Amino acid sequence: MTDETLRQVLDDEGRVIGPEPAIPDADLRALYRHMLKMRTLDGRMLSLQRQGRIGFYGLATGQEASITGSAYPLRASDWIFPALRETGVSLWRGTTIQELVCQLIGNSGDVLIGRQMPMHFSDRKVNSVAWSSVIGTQLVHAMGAAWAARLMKTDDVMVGYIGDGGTSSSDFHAALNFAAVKQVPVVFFCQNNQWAISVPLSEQTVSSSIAIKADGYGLPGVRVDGNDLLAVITVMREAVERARSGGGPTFVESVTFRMGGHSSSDDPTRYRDPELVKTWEKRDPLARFGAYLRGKGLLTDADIETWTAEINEEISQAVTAAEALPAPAIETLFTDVYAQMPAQLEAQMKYALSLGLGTRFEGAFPL
Ligand SMILES: Cc1ncc(C[n+]2csc(CCOP(=O)(O)OP(=O)(O)O)c2C)c(N)n1
Ligand SMILES: [Mg+2]
Repeated sequence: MTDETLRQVLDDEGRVIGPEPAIPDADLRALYRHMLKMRTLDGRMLSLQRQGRIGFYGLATGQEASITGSAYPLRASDWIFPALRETGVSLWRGTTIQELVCQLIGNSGDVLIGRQMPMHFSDRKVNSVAWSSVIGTQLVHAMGAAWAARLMKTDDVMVGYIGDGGTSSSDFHAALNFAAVKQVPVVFFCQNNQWAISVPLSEQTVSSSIAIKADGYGLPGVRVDGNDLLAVITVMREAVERARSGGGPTFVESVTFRMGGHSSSDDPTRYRDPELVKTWEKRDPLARFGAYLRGKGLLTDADIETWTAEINEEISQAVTAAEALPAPAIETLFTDVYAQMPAQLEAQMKYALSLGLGTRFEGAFPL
């Protein structure tokens, strides 16, 4: 049976209340800096969206520990299948801010050459599969890739992400059931941020937790405090190790809170009690982990000041460089689909080129 007790290492004030995972000091500092980078990036990108310089952005504010903690125990050869808010995992694994900004603009520097919705990023070099807007599907993709990994006899682990809302999808059932039947090396990581756009968790399920649902499929379910970085790392390490050593899948429910809107298109003040948001502000994952680090003598105000300045500078440079790049060439509408372009497509491409159209999309943004 799933133990529904919330796993914690730190309390809300950052005091140690559970066994601390072994993590080198340099990594502890790097983990904090990464969460600071995610938080800073969210603020800057939302501002860019409000200025009309990018069309759409999805925030992860409040979920930095959940996301960063899920990334830390992974190897470079493992694969991630992000749901809606896991850009921070790719950034931890080596995606650059400039690559992300180019994708948000959809310009010629975008590895997806403007073909994906903004924010629906993927990066082959860090084994990150593209976001899929269709919620729940990521678990099936991860489960399938994990089955492939087992057939190919690698010891790579797949992580499939999902939100609390996504657990109501039929793919949730398909993925958990099949993964347990086949005992594949996958970790299902559910970011329970309490909301699916404007639908609260209480209207999503009457189950006592999300983790408990794993019992029906016969795989271990774990509930972890998603705002407690060290707790997330601990449970994720266990789950990844189980998968890697042939012990099969695990379902992790990371209990956190979406501090901002669902996306840059949403205004949560229209459906959410501000008092609830205030309660969760007190559980801020950065403040909590920061207090722990200060207690260990590993973080100072000067560090935060320096890192914030460095991160802001990196973002500014990335935006300047990305905005200077042209849109993808018009022929990229046609290339990079077939190994050998069919004749009718070639004719269409020639026609499009003959029109001498500009390449920048000038219409209203359709989101
Ligand atoms: C199959 C499907 N149904 C509906 C939607 C519209 N939609 C996009 S995000 C979302 C809510 C997702 O909530 P959750 O899974 O909790 O993830 P979160 O946004 O909170 O990270 C919905 C309903 C969709 N993208 N796909
Ligand atoms: Mg949610």
